Amino acid sequence: MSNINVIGLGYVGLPTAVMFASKGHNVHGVDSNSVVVTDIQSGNPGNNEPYLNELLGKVLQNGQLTVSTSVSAANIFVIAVPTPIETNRTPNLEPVIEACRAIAGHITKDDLVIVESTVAPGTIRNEIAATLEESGLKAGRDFSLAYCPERVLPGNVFKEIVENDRIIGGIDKKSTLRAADLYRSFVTGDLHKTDASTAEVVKLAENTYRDVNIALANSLANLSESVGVNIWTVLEMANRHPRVNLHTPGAGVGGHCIPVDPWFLVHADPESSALIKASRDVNDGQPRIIASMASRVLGPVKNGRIAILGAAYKPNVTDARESPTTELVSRLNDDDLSVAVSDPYVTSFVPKIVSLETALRDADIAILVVGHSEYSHLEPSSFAKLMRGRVIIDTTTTLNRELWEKTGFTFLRYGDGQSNR
Ligand code: SAJ
Repeated sequence: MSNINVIGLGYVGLPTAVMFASKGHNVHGVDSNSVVVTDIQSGNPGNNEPYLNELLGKVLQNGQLTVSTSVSAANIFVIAVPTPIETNRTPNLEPVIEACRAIAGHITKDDLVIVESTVAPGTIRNEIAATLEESGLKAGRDFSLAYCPERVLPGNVFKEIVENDRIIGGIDKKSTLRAADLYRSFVTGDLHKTDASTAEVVKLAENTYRDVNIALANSLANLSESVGVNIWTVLEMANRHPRVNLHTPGAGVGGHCIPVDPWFLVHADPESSALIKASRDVNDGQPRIIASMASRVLGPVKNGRIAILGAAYKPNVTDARESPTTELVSRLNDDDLSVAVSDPYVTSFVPKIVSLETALRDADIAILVVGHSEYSHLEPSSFAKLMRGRVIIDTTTTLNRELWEKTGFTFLRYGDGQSNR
């Protein structure tokens, strides 16, 4: 069994540390944020990922996992820190470089360093290898280095971390084989061995594929609105074709991966990435389209009030990073509308999350942005009691039009081709 440091204890690093620990490795988890460390030590990291608390509790109790704010001696180091994109759309490598510097102070001959964080093509061989070599050791000759991007879906992490195939790209053959050997301890999916640069592009291609396809779905939904066709019927029918898989349109693309990762490719080669950039622009424009639907139906009203249902970046998660709701709120505010946001999962958000009742009180329009499971049981009569107006906009396919219309609501569903009539 190996001594492993996992650096970065977020939605990828913590489950990874837990999985290695549950297979008998001695794992030390490191996070620069002391609140994160204390929460993990208490057994409650404040993340609603199914099975996390249960599995974490076990490995903390049997001592296979310890956590602190500093890197310690180990023979394997796994980096799972964020790589954010700056406002000018360039990758910020600072957290990864800081992690590498911390490792450089501890690395010894024959150690293995693995990077799981998303990085731009070439980063492993260039910036990351160079920073680790500040230790005086040479990557490939003295220590092994591999890129093994994470590919798990938040909300389904503990199934996917085990069952999904993994891409393992070393800077040389030995690095690839050593990293593959390590992941074999808990991964039952196939391990695809390649080189570091290919693995970097594979990871970015996956999320970019999704972003570009969502942009296509959003473009088709906007087109359907303008020509008076229902996109939801179009999707259902077109997706019966054996080689078509149109994605789902909506209020925008959120999360810390899909709206972010395409920029790594645009940054690496802007000229070849025109389609990728255009797709980002389409998806970023979606909240504006939903805001103008609301302003149009409301007309020139004084002190217009909007209730937003959903701040999470996707259904049934607590995560609100890059949530389209943020942009939607600011667009509505630009139109002089006051906005209250409610969400059954999200606790921390700007503006402050309020209860559904508070959000609906005296609202002219309610906009359902996220298809949380709870929302499929919403009662039009309870909305009618609280709201000043009788307009509901569903940007998803969660609500039943007939039910709401029967209760006297004007019901608008994004993309169904009826909003412009
Ligand atoms: N969305 C749409 N239409 C769709 C699908 C998604 O508008 O048809 C929106 C969602 O509402 C959400 C955003 O896209 O706002 C992203 O959600 P998601 O469920 O597509 O993906 P994430 O960000 O939760 O996780 C993705 C996954 N990548 C792929 O499916 C290719 C996951 O496997 C990656 O590990 C993760 O990114 C990551 O960390 O890179």
